[in-house]
Amino acid sequence: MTETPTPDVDAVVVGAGFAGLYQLHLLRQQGFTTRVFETGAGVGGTWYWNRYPGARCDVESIYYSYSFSPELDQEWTWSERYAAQPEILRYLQHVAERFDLEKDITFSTRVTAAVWDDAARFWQVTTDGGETVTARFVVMASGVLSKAKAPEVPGLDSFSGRVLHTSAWPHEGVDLSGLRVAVIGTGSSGIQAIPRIAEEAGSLTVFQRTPSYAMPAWNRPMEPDEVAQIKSGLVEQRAAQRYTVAGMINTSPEHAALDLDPEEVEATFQRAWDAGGLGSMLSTFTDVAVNPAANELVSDFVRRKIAEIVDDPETAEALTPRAHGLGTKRPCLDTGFYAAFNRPNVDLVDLARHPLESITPAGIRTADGEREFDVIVLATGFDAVTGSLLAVDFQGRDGLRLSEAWSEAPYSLLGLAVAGFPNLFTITGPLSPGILTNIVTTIEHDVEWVTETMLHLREHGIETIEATEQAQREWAEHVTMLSGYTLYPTANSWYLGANVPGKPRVFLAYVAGLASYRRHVEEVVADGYRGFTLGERALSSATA
Ligand code: NA7
Repeated sequence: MTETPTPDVDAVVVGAGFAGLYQLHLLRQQGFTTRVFETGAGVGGTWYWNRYPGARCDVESIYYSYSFSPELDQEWTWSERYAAQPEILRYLQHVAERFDLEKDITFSTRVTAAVWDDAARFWQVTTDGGETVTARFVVMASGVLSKAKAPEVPGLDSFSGRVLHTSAWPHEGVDLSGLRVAVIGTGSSGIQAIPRIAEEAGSLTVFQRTPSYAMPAWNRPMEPDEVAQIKSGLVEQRAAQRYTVAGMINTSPEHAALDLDPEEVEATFQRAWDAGGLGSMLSTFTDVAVNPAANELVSDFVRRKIAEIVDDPETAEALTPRAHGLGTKRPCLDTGFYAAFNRPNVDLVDLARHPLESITPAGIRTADGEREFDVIVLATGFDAVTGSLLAVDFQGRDGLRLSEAWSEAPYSLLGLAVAGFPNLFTITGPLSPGILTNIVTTIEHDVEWVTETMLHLREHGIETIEATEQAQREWAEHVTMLSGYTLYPTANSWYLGANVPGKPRVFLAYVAGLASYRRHVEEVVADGYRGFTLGERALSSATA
């Protein structure tokens, strides 16, 4: 191998949220020179930006936190079952301080482009601050839900009041008291924000395109005894968590709903409802996520709960999902969402009956007329998984752009690497299990894999690694085939890219779970990085 020039750093990491912070920590620990660029003015990623009222994680905090450091686990105590955004941000700030990470992070700086130099075998990374840094590796730790999506409706700029997006909530907070507020969107963010906004606003009008299923959170403070007990078992829990289906410990269902009598099924659903949690209802029986008839049973249970909570039958019906089954779109967690519609100051506009036509200077026009507002809150979600990756103008080998490589589908080997883009790693990228799991645990896997891979290359004097086109095509076929055994493809969800007009409709996640994904990746490595080309140009499919 010919001698190549030395890059400025071994790695550039994009993003300083859960993924970027841990990536920096591990790379530095292994002696890799690393620069992190972060758009925000501080650490936190998702938890830096999403400061809307009611924002909190909907995976229990005892799982939704790093598992890599027993000392960190012992010294940090979560105050609630599901921590709110300020507490999660404080945790990430604590991690940054504890591991002295900030000195290698450049804040308020966006990476705009990265060009692969095939002769030098490194990336030339450009920022919006005008800086260019060369790096042997680029690690995208830019988040799966970080590129915000506005509603595709004309006139947004004409609105004379204030427009806010849940994912870019002003840091100083917003005083909504007495104001006429509209919320567009009833996914996880809208469902968390609506009850809190309802308490503060003069009036709240919710514009709903598709009703969601929301399970009760039953959020509560953590009791000291409970904390002590959890901490005493954390080392074992953390090890076990890494080899679970969803990155958290759930009891696996044993029976199929369709094999049991209806009373037993109903009692099991009720116990799950009383326990609460995102996956509670879907973990009741083996068939509820895969068999349409079983899914109808669990979906119907939640529909009946909505009818019990919401007083007005017409509003309850509008809030009831009928066109898709529970779990086919991302379920939500309810802390007062359904009950908010019993308040006299809260109204629902069902966009399925009265479609959104335009935003006007005074408010929002739907097919049944115009309503006037002081503030419009967009809870309209994200260009998920691929959005933040495509936001960087990547040019790989021979000038190949990522947008061209993904024009038909977001190809990726294991969610970690893309053919044509040597030495680029994507944490929880497309076709990884990330978005269907407790993402922190999958992030940790990916970050550790990237670090071990870079160590392997360094130990063997290898400068490049690249996915082969054939291997990534086979992985994409495998992922699509697995999702076809589930009910996921039956709904128009962000899992499928269906929320963004023109986005390729491809199921973006590996559905067989984190444990089986980990074992697969371990086999790939043990087999000499099967599907990757190390140290030389990958053969294109035409010549493979
Ligand atoms: P989601 O879950 O994508 O929800 C966005 C919501 O906004 C959803 O109800 C959408 O309706 C609605 N939406 C989007 N575009 C429009 C337009 N043009 N008109 C009307 N309504 C619209 O995003 P969230 O931020 O709530 O949650 C994202 C993830 O964060 C969540 O899944 C968790 O993983 C955490 P639709 O369903 O598309 O008809």
